[in-house]
Amino acid sequence: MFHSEYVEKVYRNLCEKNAHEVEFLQAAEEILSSLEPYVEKHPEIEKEKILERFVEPERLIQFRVSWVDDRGEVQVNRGYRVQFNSAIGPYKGGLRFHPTVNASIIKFLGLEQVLKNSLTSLSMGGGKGGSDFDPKGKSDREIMAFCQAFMTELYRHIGPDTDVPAGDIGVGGREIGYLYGQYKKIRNEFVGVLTGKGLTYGGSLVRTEATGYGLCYFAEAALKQLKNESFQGKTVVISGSGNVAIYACAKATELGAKVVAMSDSNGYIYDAEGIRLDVVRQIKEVRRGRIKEYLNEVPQAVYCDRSQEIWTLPCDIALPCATQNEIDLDHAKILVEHGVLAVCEGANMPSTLEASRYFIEHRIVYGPAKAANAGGVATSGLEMSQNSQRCSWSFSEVDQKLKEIMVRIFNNAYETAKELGNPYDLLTGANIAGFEKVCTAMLSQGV
Ligand code: NDP
Ligand code: 2IT
Repeated sequence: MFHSEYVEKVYRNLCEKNAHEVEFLQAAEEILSSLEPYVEKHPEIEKEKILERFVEPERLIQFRVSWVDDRGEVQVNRGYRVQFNSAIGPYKGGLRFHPTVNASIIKFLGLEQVLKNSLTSLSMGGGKGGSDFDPKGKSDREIMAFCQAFMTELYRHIGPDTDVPAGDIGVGGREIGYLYGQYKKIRNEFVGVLTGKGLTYGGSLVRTEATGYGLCYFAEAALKQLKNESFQGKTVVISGSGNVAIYACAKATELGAKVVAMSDSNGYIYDAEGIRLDVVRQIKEVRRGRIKEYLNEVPQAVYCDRSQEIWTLPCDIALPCATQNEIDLDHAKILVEHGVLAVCEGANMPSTLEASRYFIEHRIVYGPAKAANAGGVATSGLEMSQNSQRCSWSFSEVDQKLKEIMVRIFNNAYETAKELGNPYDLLTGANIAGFEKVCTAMLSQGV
């Protein structure tokens, strides 16, 4: 599995210490194995124990969140924040509210975030947080009560120059608003301590669209460079129907593709005519309903109640935008058999390690999450800049900057991959390109 004894030793120790953290170990294995060529050329990494430090979070905070539901009953959830690495900037990364959240999930996301944020070329370290709170079926008042209780614990650990959270699964504009309001009440400070804020109180234009748009900008650049292809006339399948999926669908359509399927955790819809995004947005953004309701508006569409089978649909471009490990080796084989050109990841770690290696081996345009979905956090970085300058840029200014950042991220990963001998191995390219800056900063800053 590993060529270098040193890297293997680091991974083995990590397994011993975190035996039950499957997702964290998966992310660490992927990253460590791809860093080997770089580590072998830089003996100072072993000498200064950089990898041992790199895989150990600077801080992992766990806290109790108790709040009162609409029946007047006390509910208790667990909150987390991992402050993973601050070598190149304040901790930065989203908050996830989902019943599956645990320390392993938060740590895998935090580790990924360190390299992703480095790739954006902005000054942001890596962090991540969240709770096992399940927003599904909760009233607005319950969401507000939970967010206020969550922030009452979190506020002491964050700050505009310390750690700046944002959204992720289950945390969108509504939740960021309640979290921000509570921070302000406690601290009596109007500062850029969260990103993804509403436009009336310091948010940035394009932040809502940024991850999905950025994903398509990345995919477009990669398709052009590696296959001399584009979105024009292509059939696209997108998993999920949340923030990332919706704006990926909008941009892919604008670039001339036809999106034929989208999903949620209950199932997927297939519409051969092309997904009507206005219908999806009404269901998901306005009513917070289920994707199955699409059939009420578009009866010719088909619904399947096994969401992962979305990957058995033939397509030219696959954009996984739901969650981790949604594409396994069997799905990867089916996608390749169906002639998929590109698989670019909007979600974090949506492909298992075996699936991503299969895509790379078969010369698929494979855009690994930390590169392909970095547009969200990059635009968060732009929101932070606007907040500290007390200014706001126009939609087209931010969109232009986002586009430039995504093209630069692709070029950086591609050039690094090419130098190592395989231009399709953007996974190794992205990991090494992201690590280089963090490693150099860590070496300069001592232990
Ligand atoms: P949302 O909460 O807006 O949407 C999540 C979507 O994924 C929903 O359709 C949801 O379905 C589906 N989903 C969630 N969990 C599962 C599951 N276990 N199985 C199947 N489907 C699931 O989140 P986002 O769109 O913001 O996030 C989607 C992905 O993108 C995540 O991996 C996130 O980490 C990543 N990401 C998000 C960024 C952002 O800026 N928001 C930036 C970079 C990456 P359901 O409603 O049924 O739960
Ligand atoms: O995974 C991610 O990059 C995010 N959820 C966005 C983080 C951010 O700080 O904007």
